[in-house]
Amino acid sequence: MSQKVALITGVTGQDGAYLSEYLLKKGYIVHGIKRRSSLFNTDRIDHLYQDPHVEHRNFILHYGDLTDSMNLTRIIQEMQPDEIYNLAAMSHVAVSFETPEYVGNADGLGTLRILEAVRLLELTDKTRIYQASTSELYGMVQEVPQTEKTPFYPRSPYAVAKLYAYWITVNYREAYNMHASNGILFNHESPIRGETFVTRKVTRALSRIALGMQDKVFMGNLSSKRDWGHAKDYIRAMYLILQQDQPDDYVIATGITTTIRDFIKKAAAEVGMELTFKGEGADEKGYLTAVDEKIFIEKVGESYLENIKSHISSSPTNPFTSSPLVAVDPAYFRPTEVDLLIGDPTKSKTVLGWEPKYDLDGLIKDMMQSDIKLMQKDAWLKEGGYRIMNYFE
Ligand code: NDP
Ligand code: GDR
Repeated sequence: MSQKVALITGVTGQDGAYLSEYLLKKGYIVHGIKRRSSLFNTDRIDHLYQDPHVEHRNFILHYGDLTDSMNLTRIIQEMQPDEIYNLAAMSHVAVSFETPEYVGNADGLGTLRILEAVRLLELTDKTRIYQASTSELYGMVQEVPQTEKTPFYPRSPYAVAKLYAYWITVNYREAYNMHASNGILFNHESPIRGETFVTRKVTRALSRIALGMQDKVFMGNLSSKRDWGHAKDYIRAMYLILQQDQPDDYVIATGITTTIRDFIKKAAAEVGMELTFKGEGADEKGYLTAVDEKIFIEKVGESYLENIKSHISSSPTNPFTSSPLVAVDPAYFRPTEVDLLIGDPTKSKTVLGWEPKYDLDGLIKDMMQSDIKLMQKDAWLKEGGYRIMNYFE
């Protein structure tokens, strides 16, 4: 049998990297679309890179952009993919309030461009399409847990653009009999998650605090709840969705929800810190929703002290400091927030046979271990006198 050909948009992102690795292991030829940037943006896929001068490559990158129809149409025409995974997007919810028009163009119309290219090129019988839909579509809580039938109420320019992408995918499926499916994925994270999403921001900051490289971190709304899974589990679901005889839409989630605050506590426990929440207006659990919420280190366990002793010789930040470890800065609040996400993965479990391998504790352990290692490297480099070269000196 000839090798299957997949085209991945957003190949340089978290999911694109894991999916590329997964499909390559399955024997696919993988084409990825990456954007031109002034600095290298291929960190996550450098280990998969193959020299263009080598014959029979199975991982090939193309320059492109979801806002460029001609580029997308040409690449699809040349590659004739069996499967397209449309993962490219400006995926940061808070940033989408700053760049709403661009997000509508890339995240919303970008999906139309791919569907229309497949239709115009008469590939509808050959090419299957996966659209990266999102739990952000549910937005304002209508019901919990959220299923494939729960009504949508998007709460950001990002979610509104993704709503268009969701429905245009459904519409092309119905109008032109295309094998086009939506994966409605709830938040999924990993050691290669973008540094400005809340989980990675926390695991990086706590790792640096544990190593004495940073005093505190400023956060936004700590009371929202998210249903977090591991990206490695979620990309398997994308693949399974395109292996079904019939196209359809699926919720991919764990069914368990956690506050940002509790995520921080759990991540801190990985480096031996016990945290308490203090401040005016604390509720009976010591939780606050007020802007002046502060989180202090309550107790320091063995592992925290060991980390500090064994990995950095310079004097670390005093762990018994009376200044807060985490403080809330309203600058990180969003104009409209999604308070509660909890997905019901029954359909994906029964129809796709999908099962996640990681739970939240496993995810946090994976992320903390990875960030501690990364930050140790940083600390060692700093101690060794290395600093980023200042070109303008
Ligand atoms: P990332 O932000 O890590 O990756 C996004 C990718 O899209 C990057 O490769 C980025 O390129 C690329 N990209 C952005 N804009 C464009 C554009 N205009 N043209 C071409 N490429 C572009 O996202 P994730 O990997 O986390 O998510 C993958 C997809 O799944 C996204 O569509 C996201 O919205 C969606 N999603 C994510 C969830 C999650 O929890 N991770 C949950 C549900 C849905 P560059 O590297 O150059 O920036
Ligand atoms: P989200 O992820 O908006 O759910 O979108 P993010 O991690 O950005 O926020 C989750 C929640 O944490 C709160 N929060 C903070 N968020 C960030 N980024 N930084 C902070 O300092 C901070 N403090 C608190 C947020 O207000 C929010 O409630 C992600 C993206 O991957 C989308 O592309 C994807 O579609 C959805 O998940 C499912």
